[in-house]
Amino acid sequence: KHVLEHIKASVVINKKLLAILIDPDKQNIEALPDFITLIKASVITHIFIGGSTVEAQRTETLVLALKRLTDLPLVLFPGDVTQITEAADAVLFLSLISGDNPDFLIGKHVKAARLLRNSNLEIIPTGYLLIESGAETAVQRVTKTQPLKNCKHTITDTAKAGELLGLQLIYLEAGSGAVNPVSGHVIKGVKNDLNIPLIVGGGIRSKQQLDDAYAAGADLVVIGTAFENNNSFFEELESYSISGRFLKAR
Ligand code: 1GP
Repeated sequence: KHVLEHIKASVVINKKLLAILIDPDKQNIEALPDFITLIKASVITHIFIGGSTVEAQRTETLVLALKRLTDLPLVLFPGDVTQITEAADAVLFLSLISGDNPDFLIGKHVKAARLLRNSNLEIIPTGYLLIESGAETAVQRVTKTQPLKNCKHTITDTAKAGELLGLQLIYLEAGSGAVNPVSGHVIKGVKNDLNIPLIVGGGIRSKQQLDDAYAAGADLVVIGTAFENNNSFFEELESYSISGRFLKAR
């Protein structure tokens, strides 16, 4: 159970982390070996698995297939209780602290407790903040919560409240496919005030935007859409390979 430890250690020595988000509903299993070859050759440090709406069983099938192909940490980023599987290494136990829907603050967690009570998964309590990003996103639709307005103070206070509650990670989410990623200004404000690692994701689709997120203080960036049906994004990231900027877990 070393996923959180490795994230914290990388922050201490100022290394960066990059997760690719794979949606079990979109990823076809036959295409996985070639896709993993690209992932392994890249600076990607983590594989996150999750989606807003995923058919039951698909998550486990994908995780088992991934496990046969790679040693990278497999981290569940579940949109629902049905996306929890013992086959993964860890689960982000997400509480949507930016919103006021009790289901996503604690309700789903009560249901998940039954599965997690005797689990071997590493459970990582994570404060999940949905930030306004230009248009309605799937997260907003599914969770029926409004995103936080782009106000540094509210967002920083919300993230801090999560830390004070004992959450271990803060995740600033613009939403998958967001028009605008979380702004550098907001990331910087949150990071300067936070003593736990900071994850940023949603709408990042160029190396420049990725660099900007890191420069503002993101410790781990999550990218999904830019890697889907688009191998050129892997090429765009090739120049990182010699930088020594990333810390793989193994
Ligand atoms: C979604 O933050 C992730 O939860 C990734 O978003 O698909 O826009 O990269 P993208």
